[in-house]
Amino acid sequence: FSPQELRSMRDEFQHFLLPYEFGLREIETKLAILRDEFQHMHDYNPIEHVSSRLKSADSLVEKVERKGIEPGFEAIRAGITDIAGVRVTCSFVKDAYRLFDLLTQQDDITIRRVKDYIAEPKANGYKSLHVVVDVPVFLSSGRVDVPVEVQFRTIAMDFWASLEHKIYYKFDSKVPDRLLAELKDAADTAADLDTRMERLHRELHGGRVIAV
Ligand code: 0O2
Repeated sequence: FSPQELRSMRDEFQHFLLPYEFGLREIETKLAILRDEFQHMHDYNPIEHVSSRLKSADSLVEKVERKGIEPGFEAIRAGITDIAGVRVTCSFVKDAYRLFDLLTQQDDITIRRVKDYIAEPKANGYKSLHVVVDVPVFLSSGRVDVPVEVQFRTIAMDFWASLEHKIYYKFDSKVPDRLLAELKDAADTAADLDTRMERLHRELHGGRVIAV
């Protein structure tokens, strides 16, 4: 490729990613508004932290290959829904579901797909509530509905998932059985911690239910 062709490919890819970047910003703003209003109304912050990312080029290529998606931006746009991803970490399981409801019930949001790995954890112990939503973004050329994958989880689930992710990559996805069993056990411990912390939190607030 000539430098000019390479530059033009780079520009095309950046142009492809731009709406996803805007979709992330829309969702981040919605979450920040929910957090600030919640703090104001209830003197309580249900969100520990929010992180967002655009899928890396490597991870995108790997997924396109794994799913057998045809070459071309149109097919990628149609077939991959987690190019824009937001992760919402909450203190308690109840808050994860509460924020899921508050976000997905907004009338400019459309739910595409929900995977509730909190209710039904993966065999390895992974827990998180995933939803792919469409959020409208208004460009100079008009409205585009951008898919964003939002993952809701607790601090304990997040701690577990980030370690598991590192182990998975360290062993190039061939994790020894002993470690898999340890991870599953740690996931159970994390779930137990979530239950106990939530119980303590309820006691601290004298059974006060934060009404929405
Ligand atoms: P990254 O680095 O976040 O981009 P799939 O075909 O299964 O890949 P799908 O249907 O989107 O695609 O999968 P799913 O189950 O909704 O969620 C995929 C994402 O959830 C992953 O992103 C992880 O962020 C997280 N996840 C799912 N399962 C596990 C797990 O067992 N362990 C950990 N640590 N995270 C998990 P990507 O695409 O893998 O990576």
